[in-house]
Amino acid sequence: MIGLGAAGIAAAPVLQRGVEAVAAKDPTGLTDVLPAGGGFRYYSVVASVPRKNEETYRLTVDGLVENKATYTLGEIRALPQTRLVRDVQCVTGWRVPDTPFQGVVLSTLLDAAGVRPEGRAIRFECFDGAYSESLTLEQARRKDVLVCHRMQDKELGHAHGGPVRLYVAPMYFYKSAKWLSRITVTDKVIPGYWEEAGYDVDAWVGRSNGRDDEPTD
Ligand SMILES: Nc1nc2c(c(=O)[nH]1)N[C@H]1C(S)=C(S)[C@@H](COP(=O)(O)O)O[C@H]1N2
Ligand SMILES: [Mo]
Repeated sequence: MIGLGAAGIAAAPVLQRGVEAVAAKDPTGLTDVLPAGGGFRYYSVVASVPRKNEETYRLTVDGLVENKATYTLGEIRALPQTRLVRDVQCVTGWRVPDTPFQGVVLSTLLDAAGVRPEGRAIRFECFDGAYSESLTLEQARRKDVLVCHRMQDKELGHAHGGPVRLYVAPMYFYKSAKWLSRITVTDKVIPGYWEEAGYDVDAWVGRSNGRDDEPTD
């Protein structure tokens, strides 16, 4: 008997090659600019991403909320800050241990907006114009899900998704949308960019994308 689990494992390498192909293309050449030995790989699904700074960056919180909000970078910095030191784990296998991330706990922004009773999930959009992500409301309210403007105790650079990216510590790094521009409360999960391509929506490290499958016989 070959269970569904085995099928999941068999499918995983194909998906991984999909993400690696994006990295290999490296249309921006930024891979060479990133600090050597940092362990990170640069990922973007588009060839070029506009740069946003202190003056031009805005983050919108909207959808099924009582009060829509728009934040500047200064306003995000002025909110209560959380610093987490966790491992970064890409679904393709590379990992960067003990990486500091700093910013605002996502639930703080959700509470400020006031999620309406019919709100069930969050959709994240990016100013690259292409990438998207999702979380259930329950996942989004975890204390280890941050809207970050600092990484490795430095301001978040453009290549890593600055000025502001999401950091979903317990999940594979594809959940951590770079160049975050919009947080929308929705009534159901809308699968994100890689999830449309077959990656798991619930991307728990070590327990998703074929890693948690057991033969069923
Ligand atoms: N906007 C956007 N966010 C993204 C991605 C992307 O292509 N575009 N790639 C994801 C994936 S698969 C990974 S592993 C990390 C890579 O982050 P890094 O470029 O800072 O190493 O960003 C995630 N967030
Ligand atoms: Mo990734």
